[in-house]
Amino acid sequence: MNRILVTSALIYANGPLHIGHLAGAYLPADIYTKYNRLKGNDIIHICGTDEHGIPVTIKAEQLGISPKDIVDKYHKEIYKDFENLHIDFDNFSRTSSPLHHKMAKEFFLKIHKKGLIEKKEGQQLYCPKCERFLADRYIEGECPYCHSENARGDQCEVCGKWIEPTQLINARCKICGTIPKIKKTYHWYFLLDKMQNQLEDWIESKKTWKSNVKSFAKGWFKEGLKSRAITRDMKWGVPVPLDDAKGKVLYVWFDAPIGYISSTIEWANEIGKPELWKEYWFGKDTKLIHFIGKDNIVFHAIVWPAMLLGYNNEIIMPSEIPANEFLNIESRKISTSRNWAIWVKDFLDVFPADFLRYYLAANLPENSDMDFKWKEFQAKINGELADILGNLVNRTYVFINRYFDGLVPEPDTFDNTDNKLIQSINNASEDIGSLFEKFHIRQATFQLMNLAREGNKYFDFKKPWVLIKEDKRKCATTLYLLTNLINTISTLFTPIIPEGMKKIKNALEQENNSWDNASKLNIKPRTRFNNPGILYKKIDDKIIRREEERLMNNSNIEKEIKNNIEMTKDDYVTIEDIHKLGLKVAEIVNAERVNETDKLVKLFIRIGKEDRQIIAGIAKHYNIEELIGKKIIIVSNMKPAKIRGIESKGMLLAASDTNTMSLLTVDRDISSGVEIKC
Ligand code: B3M
Ligand code: ZN
Repeated sequence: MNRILVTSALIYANGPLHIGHLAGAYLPADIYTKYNRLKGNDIIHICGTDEHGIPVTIKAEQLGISPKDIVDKYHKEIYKDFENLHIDFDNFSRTSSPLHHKMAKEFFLKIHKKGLIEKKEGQQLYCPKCERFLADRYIEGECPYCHSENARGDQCEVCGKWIEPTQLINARCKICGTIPKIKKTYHWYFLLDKMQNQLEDWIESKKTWKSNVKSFAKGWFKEGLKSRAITRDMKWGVPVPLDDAKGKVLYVWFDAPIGYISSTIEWANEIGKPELWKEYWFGKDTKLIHFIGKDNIVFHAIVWPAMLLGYNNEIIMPSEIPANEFLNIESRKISTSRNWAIWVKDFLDVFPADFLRYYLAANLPENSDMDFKWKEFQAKINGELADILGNLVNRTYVFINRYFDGLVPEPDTFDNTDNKLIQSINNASEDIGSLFEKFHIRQATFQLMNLAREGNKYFDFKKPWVLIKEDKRKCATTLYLLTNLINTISTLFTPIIPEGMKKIKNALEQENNSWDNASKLNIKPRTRFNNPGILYKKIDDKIIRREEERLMNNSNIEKEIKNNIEMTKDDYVTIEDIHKLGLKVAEIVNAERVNETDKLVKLFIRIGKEDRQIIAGIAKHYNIEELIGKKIIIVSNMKPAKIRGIESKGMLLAASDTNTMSLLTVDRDISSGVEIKC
């Protein structure tokens, strides 16, 4: 029997659960676990909340309450949402627990002792206004790799790169917007560079890994792994267990994955077998599978394996890291800060869990980003769960109830069509099982629904409503096989839609069969087929409209769209307005500082044949020498003004943000005086 340890990413306890979380890690992990349970494999699903780090402290600051209050609140709420969705964990722990703190410290010390963690002096950003060191998400700026705006101090959400805060371009404090100062401080660094060869060989040996994970890791190796600070100047977190580390805690991404282990220990303690966790974490034949979203790849494929290698030689390494891409909503990226999200709790107030599980399973972002669309969701539920699967169960039940007293009839001999259906039943466990083994859950969902489709086709082809009059024994065979097909489906679909499949099992008074057994004709003649009720109720247009409105109304995006629309009404400028400005290319022929000011420069400019003088506030950003000869853009029709008593005729154009100012210039050699046309 295989021993499998499944983990799904420890979710930050800084907000409620939304559907993006589910599609990334938790639903596929749960489906995979439920499948393996039916297979009879020894499998545990371990998870918990990630309760440290700046995602938590920022949220606490926003709400004006303590980090502890935040994590207590969301740990409970998130767990309840999972429960209501039938996402089962063998243990759902918390990284703020004393057991985890102990484990994380031990981990750190072991790696430290091996010489893989080193104290170094480094630079850190400090916000003079907030009077503190800025770690991770307390800083924002431009990503040094992909140059997207608003990259965080520890990771860029767009390209997924792990960043050192000092690498950020135009960094600013996220809380107050101030430009941080660089201060010297010391931290402990994890010497990843020393482990590159070992890690590279290890990842190279992983032949079944998804290409997104492998190529991400390869990219990192190509750049060369660098040592990374794994401590922070904060109070909230796991204190660094060294005498000279007062006021420092472990970086959240160093302590969090250790939570997989501490959660397993907690599980073993709770079931009264405190040593059992070791069989999983040190058993050489354990398959360790980390379900994560793509933004967590670097930490699970590089940093965490490096930590495991540094810990000791006995501990197992990840076997698989099935990382999913992102789920968007109505073609927009999910954004919790703008409330562009579908919260699990809101969803479950209206729909059964199976609806979400089915739609997401059928649309998991396994290879590329996918989209949640309310109308597609409705079409999928009504057209497939209700019209195909629900209908198959209902019409079979109704027929047996009406013509066979509610008892599954005795079959006669099987003809070719019957044998074909039997073949499909016989093959289903293995076919679908092999898809689950490869984490191809979307494909498995599709094939399972195809089995129900096939059942309906068989029903239509056999026409039991005709057979009942003309050949009752053939009719009996048909209903016998249909019931068996339904039973097979109800086992194999359980990992994806457990609620509805339980209704079928109850109606047939069946215990859940094992996975491999589900491909047999298990339903014996004279089995009672009770009324399963309506398996899946269709969704009204009205309800979908309400959900679409709720999404829009709750988000700030609607306001943004509205603002844009209002802008279109009166505020657009016309081409005439542009011409009125007289935008022209001008050459700076000379420049001098304006006395007794630290900002102003007097520029002598030439616009074609005309010479002019303008005053500009650019002295802090440009040296006089570098100005001369530049071709800039000016508003030539600007009303002349006197600045500090000096005449200024025209205005130059420049762009600036908190750090930098840039004059607008021309990027080809073009004569001065030329008018700017659109
Ligand atoms: N909490 C990031 C996330 O929720 C992080 C995962 C930790 S897994 C060890 O996306
Ligand atoms: Zn980036």
